[in-house]
Amino acid sequence: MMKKILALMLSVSMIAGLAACGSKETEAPAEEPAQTEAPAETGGDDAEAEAPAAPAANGSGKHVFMFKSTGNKFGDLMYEGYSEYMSALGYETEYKSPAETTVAAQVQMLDELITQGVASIVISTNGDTGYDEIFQKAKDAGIPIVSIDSEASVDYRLAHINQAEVQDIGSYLVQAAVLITLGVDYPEDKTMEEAVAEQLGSYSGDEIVLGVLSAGIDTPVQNSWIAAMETELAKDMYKGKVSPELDKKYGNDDPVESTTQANAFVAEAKVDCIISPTTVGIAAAGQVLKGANSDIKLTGLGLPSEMQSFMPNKADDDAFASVCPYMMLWDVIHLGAVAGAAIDAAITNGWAGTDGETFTMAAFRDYAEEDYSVYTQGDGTFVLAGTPYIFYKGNMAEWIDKL
Ligand code: RAM
Repeated sequence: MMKKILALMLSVSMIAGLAACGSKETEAPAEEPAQTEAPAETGGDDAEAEAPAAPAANGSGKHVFMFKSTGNKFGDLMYEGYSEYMSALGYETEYKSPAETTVAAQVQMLDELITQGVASIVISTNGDTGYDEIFQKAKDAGIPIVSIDSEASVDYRLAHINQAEVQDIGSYLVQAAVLITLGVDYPEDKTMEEAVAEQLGSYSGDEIVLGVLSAGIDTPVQNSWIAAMETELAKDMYKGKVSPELDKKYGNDDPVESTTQANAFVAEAKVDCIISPTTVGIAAAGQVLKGANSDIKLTGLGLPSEMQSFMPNKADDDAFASVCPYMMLWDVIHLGAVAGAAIDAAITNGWAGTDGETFTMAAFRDYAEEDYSVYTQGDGTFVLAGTPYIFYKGNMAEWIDKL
């Protein structure tokens, strides 16, 4: 039976006049509706009918999913997808994350788990270094490791499950922040890049300054997105109009520390818009900016359920009456399920995450059965799980209950 097609974007009517953001000059918004960047997911056959055979004997034991720390809904949702996919295949899964967002805390927990004899590990890491010894211990014990969200060393992981292209995420975040600073609604009729080029082409106001409220200073995934933001800012269209320097602060994916850092942005009053590439950071910043009635605007990577008080929720809302007119993320639940499919392939078919290898993911919720191919980037191998979704007034209502 065909499942319903996942409708990612709703069409909305363009708003003709928008309020200026902060002290910057405002251009008239785009006239025609823009293409969204969301992927087109197709419906497919029933998941149970498509499910691969039960795991082989070497898949017995617990399959561990370790996030950066506890108390983060983003991690919880990834695990929801992972465990749902794995349980349907008969695997036993366990969600284990340390209380503290540190390498040391993850290493200690991994040590205990490996000693207990787990069947596989999916991990989002807290740093680039410090895991070699413990990952070697897992390798020696024949425990496959797949990283998700935040990369593990290429020497020890089979592959990294990439949520979306790193450069796309960095570029879209900068483009959104610039458009938001200029008081421009999410453009439905063109790409954000086209809208930025158009807006900045006739912009003669003060140089726009963007801030970043990140997670940990060493977190691989956020640092890769920040590097991608800097690559985007090096494009000609930003020269003299948007500062190439990002004002960076780190809230360690801790609500209290993130609040402190967001308050510092308000007190310093140097930035026009904060980009927070972490669901914890953006929610904390939303609260602070709203509470302070600040002129500073906000965008980043957020969960619609956590951001609903700081964003427009309906198509006819004035997006600029909220601190965060639009933001991005991807389908976190599906992302976790892709990691489950990779682990299943490793257990049942000896999938090793080498370049060109493919595995089939069974139909999952609204997603049809799909093949994923391993590709190489730099010195590591990856599986691409999706593309970024833009959450804005036109589709927030649809997503608040989902993510
Ligand atoms: C946070 C985490 C995670 C990141 C998301 C967007 O919850 O820091 O690593 O990918 O946000």
